[in-house]
Amino acid sequence: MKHQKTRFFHGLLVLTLASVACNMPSGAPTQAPVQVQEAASAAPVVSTDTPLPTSTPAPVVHLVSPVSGSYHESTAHDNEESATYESKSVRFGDVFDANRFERPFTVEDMTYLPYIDIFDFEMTSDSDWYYVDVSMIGPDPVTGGAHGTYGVEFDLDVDGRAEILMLVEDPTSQWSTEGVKVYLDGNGDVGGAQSLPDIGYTGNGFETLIFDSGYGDDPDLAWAQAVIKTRATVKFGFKKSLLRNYHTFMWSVFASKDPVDPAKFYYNDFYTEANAGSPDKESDYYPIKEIAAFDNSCRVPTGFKATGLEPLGCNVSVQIAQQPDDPSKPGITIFWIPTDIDWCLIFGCGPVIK
Ligand SMILES: [Ca+2]
Ligand SMILES: [Ca+2]
Ligand SMILES: [Ca+2]
Ligand SMILES: [Ca+2]
Repeated sequence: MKHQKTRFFHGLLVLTLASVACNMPSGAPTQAPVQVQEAASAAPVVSTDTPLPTSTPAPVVHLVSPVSGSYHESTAHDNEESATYESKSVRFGDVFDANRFERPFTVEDMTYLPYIDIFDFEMTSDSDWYYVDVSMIGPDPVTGGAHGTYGVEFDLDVDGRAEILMLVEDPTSQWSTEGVKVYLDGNGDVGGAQSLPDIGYTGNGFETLIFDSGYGDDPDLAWAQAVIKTRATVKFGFKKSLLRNYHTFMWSVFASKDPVDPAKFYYNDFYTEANAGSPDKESDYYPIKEIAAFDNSCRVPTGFKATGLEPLGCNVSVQIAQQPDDPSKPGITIFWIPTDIDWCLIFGCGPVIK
């Protein structure tokens, strides 16, 4: 009796498979029935920032990897709190109206996070690659590494509005593309109409994912690693081709304990100053609240010499190494046209295929 039941079940299974096979489009590869049914019922994928769902992504095959830069492009310093963090107050480097933040502290109680406190950032290059080092005061005492999200913004046409956002989450000790993502502001609406807060901003920020952990047009496009010594340095190595034909541009860096949302990366468009809080005890908004555990930098030039008038640029001073940026000069306010260049035409905005 048990044998008959088994045969009956097998017969049912064969019939089911045969039925599914008859409904498959001609020429479609053989797949498990469940997958075919899911594909048939799924809505068309229209988002440009969501990788196509596949059960088994093709393996990433690398041809080249970064080494280190031999030509110095640019360097700058960020305000840092290693000597004063016990006061739980920041005097310089946090300018809400300029979307500049110096908040390497936990929310409300202002506990210091050395692995989120950027103090130095540098770009070097060789013939095919750019390298960016983002140096933090020290590693995360819990994990011993650079725990968080670290990244670089590129303003290719030097108008104060970045077009490319490259980031990595929890970089490992070896060069890797794992966790490295590159986003594009394809429709040029990052930052709204101005560098000041845009109340009610409805744009989509960096909406297009163009590289994801080795998936994209070039599997070797962007890499990252963390080098942990007394300091914690997150290194990016990326092909110059990432920036297409742009050889003169501005760039800045950031560190965040928590993942960032590329669609909402210009925080002063999404929070009021009161809700964001302030790390300055002399501010009415002290302590930090909804924007916490985050540090970003002013912008530095590559391929040209800054005059100091570049939008959101770092101060250009004779001895910049001894002079962290002056909070009284957050940069001129920049007004943008509603939409920028159609960057999708230059970079492409198709989904990343895995
Ligand atoms: Ca800092
Ligand atoms: Ca720009
Ligand atoms: Ca804005
Ligand atoms: Ca956008």
